[in-house]
Amino acid sequence: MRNSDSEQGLSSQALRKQIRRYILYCTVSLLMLITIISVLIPVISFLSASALLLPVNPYDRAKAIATDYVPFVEYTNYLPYKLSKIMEWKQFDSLLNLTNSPTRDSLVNLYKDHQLTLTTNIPKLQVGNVSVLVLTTGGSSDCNETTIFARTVSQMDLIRENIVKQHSNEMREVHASGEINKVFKTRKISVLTHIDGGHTIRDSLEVLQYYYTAGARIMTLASQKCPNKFIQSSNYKTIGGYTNGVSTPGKRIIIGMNKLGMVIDLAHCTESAITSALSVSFAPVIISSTGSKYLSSHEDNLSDEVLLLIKENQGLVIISQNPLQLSNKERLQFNKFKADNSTTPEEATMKMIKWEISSSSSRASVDDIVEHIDYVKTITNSCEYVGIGQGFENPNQPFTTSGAESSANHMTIAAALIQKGYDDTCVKNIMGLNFLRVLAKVEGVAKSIVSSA
Ligand SMILES: *[C@@H]1O[C@H](CO)[C@@H](O)[C@H](O)[C@H]1NC(C)=O
Ligand SMILES: *[C@@H]1O[C@H](CO)[C@@H](O)[C@H](O)[C@H]1NC(C)=O
Ligand SMILES: *[C@@H]1O[C@H](CO)[C@@H](O)[C@H](O)[C@H]1NC(C)=O
Ligand SMILES: CC(=O)N[C@H]1CO[C@H](CO)[C@@H](O)[C@@H]1O
Ligand SMILES: CC(=O)N[C@H]1CO[C@H](CO)[C@@H](O)[C@@H]1O
Repeated sequence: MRNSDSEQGLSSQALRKQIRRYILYCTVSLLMLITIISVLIPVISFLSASALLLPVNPYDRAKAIATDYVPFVEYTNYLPYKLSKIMEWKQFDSLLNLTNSPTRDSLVNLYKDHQLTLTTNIPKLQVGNVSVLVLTTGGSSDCNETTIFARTVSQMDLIRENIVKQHSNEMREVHASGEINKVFKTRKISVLTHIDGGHTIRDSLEVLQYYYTAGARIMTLASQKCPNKFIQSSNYKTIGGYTNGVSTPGKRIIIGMNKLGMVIDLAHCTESAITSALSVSFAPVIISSTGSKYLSSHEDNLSDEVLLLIKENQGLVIISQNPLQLSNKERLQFNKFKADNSTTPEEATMKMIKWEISSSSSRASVDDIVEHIDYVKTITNSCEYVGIGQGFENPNQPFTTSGAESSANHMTIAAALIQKGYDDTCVKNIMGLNFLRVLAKVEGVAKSIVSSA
């Protein structure tokens, strides 16, 4: 009995041992499984987000990036100005009965011909997969502070009431970087308001505050056409204005924009003005309407030194789509037309447009845009400080770059970058993320200034 008892004891001991071993085995297996899963999930999600699972064709890959990962940004678009012009003309009407006849060569009528085929509309934005549309107000050659203020306010109203509200299925007005991703997920276009020209604030921080309250989040200090009290314009010799970097009121405006959380755009400034402005601003800035001076010697272009300063500032350089800026050849051609005493400026413009149409192979193209992007990338050794998307519907700039004529062409540029061998991270940064980063950082700086005050 005892024997069999102890035998039984032994065998139950063996059984317990076996059970323990079994439990140990199960625990180890479970741990291994958990480890494998916890490693695999990030790897799989990384792979699915990376090039490996994206389509191989550059255009399809660009589309996949725009649809699934990154809101493409169009910066800046002058539609509000153009629409307000159309409305003004409506009032005086006989002129509104327009044809596309190329025999019209006064500049006014030229614009009218242009407006008949707007380069920006909802279908074109959708084809271009544009998810953030920065709309410009102000931006005319009206330099009277009183009337340009009224025009700016009325164009802001036009954005809200006519552009966004009437397309509420496709668009939303946004005021913060955080809203953009939410709108992106609903497949709508985020609309942000930009003010073109510091002269529109009538020298007043209250007006700046008013613009902010009314929804504007970006302002360009200088302007192409009007003299400016705040900052030295690159064309100050022709249009006048402040001549020595940034003025004292200009510094006040820069700090005021930092405090509000408004992005400062330093387009159309001299390099010394840009350098002073960077030393004043607490937040990153944007320089739009630009290109590399090394590649093309336009007055709004940037030297390598300034490109590096922008990198230090964590800011953003936005390559222009103005062919006169991208290509020396086009600019020299236009200068030739302008130099002819027998033609008016309007006729020179018309001749240039005809030249663009007839010389399609020699004009500036998407390749030039890519070349400028690549130059900034090389100098800054990074894809984080360069973007695209400047200036459609700008009545001061009737010329187009081949392959980048409208809002439908963002995808073409993204595909060209992919074709050039840019990885997805670079394409995402250039097409949208760099802009969103600057916007978020500007908001963060405003919060930190307010909380430390
Ligand atoms: C445009 O021209 C047509 C025909 O000449 C005329 O019937 C129409 O009233 C005109 N429209 C405007 C807005 O002037
Ligand atoms: C600007 O426009 C206002 C309103 O039309 C006018 O009263 C004022 O004299 C103008 N100012 C200048 C400097 O022309
Ligand atoms: C333009 O006008 C200037 C002065 O009137 C004259 O010297 C010059 O030859 C003219 N140039 C052309 C291309 O006609
Ligand atoms: C974000 C966005 O608009 N994506 C669109 C890009 O284009 C494709 C095809 O036209 C659409 O399916 C996406 O919704
Ligand atoms: C801002 C700037 O430096 N612009 C320069 C662009 O290039 C032309 C011609 O070389 C210069 O005259 C401008 O000063």
